[in-house]
Amino acid sequence: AYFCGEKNATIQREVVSIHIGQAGVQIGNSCWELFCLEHGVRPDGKPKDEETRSTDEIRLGPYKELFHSSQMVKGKEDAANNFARGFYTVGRDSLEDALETIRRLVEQCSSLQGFLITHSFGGGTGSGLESLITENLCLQYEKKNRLEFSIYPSPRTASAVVEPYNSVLTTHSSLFNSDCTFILDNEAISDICRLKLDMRASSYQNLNRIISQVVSSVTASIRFDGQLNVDLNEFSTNLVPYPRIHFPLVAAAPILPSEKACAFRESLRVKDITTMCLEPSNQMVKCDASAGKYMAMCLLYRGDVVPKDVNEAIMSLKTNMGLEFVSWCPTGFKVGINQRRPEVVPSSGLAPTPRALCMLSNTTAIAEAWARLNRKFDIMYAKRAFVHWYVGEGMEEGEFCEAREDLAALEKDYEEIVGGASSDEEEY
Ligand SMILES: Nc1nc2c(ncn2[C@@H]2O[C@H](COP(=O)(O)OP(=O)(O)OP(=O)(O)O)[C@@H](O)[C@H]2O)c(=O)[nH]1
Ligand SMILES: [Mg+2]
Repeated sequence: AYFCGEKNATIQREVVSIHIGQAGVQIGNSCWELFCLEHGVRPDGKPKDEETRSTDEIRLGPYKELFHSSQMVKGKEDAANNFARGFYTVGRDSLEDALETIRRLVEQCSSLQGFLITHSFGGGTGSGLESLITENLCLQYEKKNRLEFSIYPSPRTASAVVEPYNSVLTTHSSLFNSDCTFILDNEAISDICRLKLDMRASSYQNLNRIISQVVSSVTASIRFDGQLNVDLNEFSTNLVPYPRIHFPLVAAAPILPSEKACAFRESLRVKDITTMCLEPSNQMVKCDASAGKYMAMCLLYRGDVVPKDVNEAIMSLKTNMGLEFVSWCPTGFKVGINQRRPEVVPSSGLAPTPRALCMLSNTTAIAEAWARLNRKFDIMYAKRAFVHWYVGEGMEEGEFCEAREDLAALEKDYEEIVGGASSDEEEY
């Protein structure tokens, strides 16, 4: 047993990945595809879905050997885009199975860091069953970190009109039950595919391969040794100043098409990729970061990167980019360096690069994402449109109001952070 607090002691550290619903499972597939490339070993994942299609794709696909059937939980039917079906009826039927499967995995861990949960906001399973499972994880494994990767609905790819309802309802639950939620906006990521990778139309697989790069960066520290590793628990500690303000903006660079001239991508310096991450076109959620204030920033570098270059890049950010931090957190940079060169899946359309950065910043600008969702929720809810589908599955109308009020409060929380910063300045 090790009792030292030192990082990189040869303690095995584990996370349990939970993939819920179609988006969750498909993204899981892309993640393990990348992890396989990065490690050349057989990892332990745990995909689950209500319906058979996406789990069958895994069961029969090229990575079928990777997933043990005992780690897949599937229901008899899906949640029909209905949070209430995922939370109260159909989803609840597979809860016991899911929790038991998770419990068995947790038992095999010697130093469990926490849970990574991948799901969509918009699907009935991704929203409803996800909320139900995280609620239970929170009760059973109170001290363990819960990190979420959540797909934010885009009208361009959305599959259901009621996605704003599901999104608001599941976010309401996540405000209590998640330590840190990384929002991945399908619209922003399809724009990355279109504008950066010259793809005229992007499939879910194209989106998922970009998302898997983010998941890989976030988990690299527990999968590889490194002097400057940022542990999973350190993310939350450094990025989340208040429990509810736990939605960092994700950006990644460089994202280049595979046919781009080699010379160019080799010449991208640490400073270049750092500046790129502040460009809206590299963000995974559409919002105007220059209009917000930063509370904290986590820079996860991979590949050929040395601390001296990182320090210079940060200096340049501070002096040239006019980053505005809140007054109570003036220099909130947390840096991770992982020396392993980033990998890309050969058929992904992404170019391999000698170095890459994943920037996680807690900025008030992300409140725009909530404002957009809330507006769409309100338009439908004003007419109580589609509400009967939820009530029919055992939900009370009051839950809609409660969730919506909570999100209004969240928007307010962000406003207060922006406003509060300047008025406090004189006092301190
Ligand atoms: N990025 C990405 N988004 C996806 C993928 N599959 C679905 N989505 C998005 O997820 C939302 C729909 O949720 P799904 O995950 O398909 O639904 P589900 O969780 O299976 O729930 P039900 O089918 O209602 O039981 C929409 O916003 C889709 O655009 C995927 O593979 N990748
Ligand atoms: Mg589904």
